[in-house]
Amino acid sequence: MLTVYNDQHALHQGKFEMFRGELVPCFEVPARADFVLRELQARRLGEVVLPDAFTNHAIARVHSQRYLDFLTHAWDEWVALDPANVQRDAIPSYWPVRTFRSDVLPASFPARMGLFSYDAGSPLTSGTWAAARAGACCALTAVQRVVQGERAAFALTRPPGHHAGMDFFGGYCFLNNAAIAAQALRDAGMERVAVLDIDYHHGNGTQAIFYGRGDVFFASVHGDPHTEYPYYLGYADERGEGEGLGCNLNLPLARGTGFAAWREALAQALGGINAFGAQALVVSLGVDTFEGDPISGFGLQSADYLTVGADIAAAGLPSVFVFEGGYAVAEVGVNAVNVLEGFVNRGRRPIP
Ligand code: SP5
Ligand code: ZN
Repeated sequence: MLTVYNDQHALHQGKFEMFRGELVPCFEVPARADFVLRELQARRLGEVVLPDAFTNHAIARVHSQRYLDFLTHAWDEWVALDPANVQRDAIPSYWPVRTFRSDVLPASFPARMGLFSYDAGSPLTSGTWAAARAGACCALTAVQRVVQGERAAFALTRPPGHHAGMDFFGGYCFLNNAAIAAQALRDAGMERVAVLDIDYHHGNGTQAIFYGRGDVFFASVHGDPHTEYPYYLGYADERGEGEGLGCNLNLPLARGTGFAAWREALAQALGGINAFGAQALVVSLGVDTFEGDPISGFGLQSADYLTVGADIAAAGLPSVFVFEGGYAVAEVGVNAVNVLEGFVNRGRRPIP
């Protein structure tokens, strides 16, 4: 499978994330992408190409201009607060919850940072904007290749994207690569596009971006938000609104769920996508469903990911894979590439 990759992802390198009153080392580290790249090369799964250059136009189809302006200048504003901040990641401390205003853009940088985020676990660093932008370019290049006739392409990017909304970051995500890809497929003439999100965590950003739309279907299999991050979205009764009613399918599963039950939920998600009549598919490919993941709670084993890839291939749709979560760093390459190999090899050898 064609992979689009750019080493600028490593410009985003957070030091610590806030977790229950402590700053703990970041789980979302550059080595994650390195392991995936190495595994792709070892298995000779296909060409690895650099992204093409894009303006912000396609990114601004999904994200608000004032959010993109914030991200563009955030690091410089953080350092302008205190020159010693060059050594520190920027982490928000204030958020406008219900009853506060979000229409006024405060002059204070920390206040604006809270306006454009929803957690303290997603440090913004000197290279965050450059890395996120390069990642979006990888997703857009993957879309272009698929539009030109490639069966599938993989955007190997980080930071991940599916928690980022139209105008907020969180969950280690800054630009929603899957949403940018889905919108680019629409803009290239695909009438109906589906996003399948198989990351352990609900893709709240992607859901929110397309919630009122009838042209993009969102299906997600994830940890039950009653107990799992991101907590405040991802319940089964969220089915879309207005023209989008019926175009959102959440399949939350209890912490501890193993592959058999997870695969049934995947089949339901793919059934929804099939009934919707999608012409192209974007896969938010998180492998934090792995039994050894340090922050998640499902029980998938490495070999299961071959079956996952084959099941997705059976949908028969032109597909853009976008890398999301997966924090068992040493296994993340094997697991992600197993999905891609299972997809490519479907039909070539039997999968139980
Ligand atoms: C893209 C993605 O997978 N984002 C996930 C963001 C999860 N953020 C909350 C993580 C909480 C970390 N808990 C650490 C517990 C270790 N014992
Ligand atoms: Zn995740």
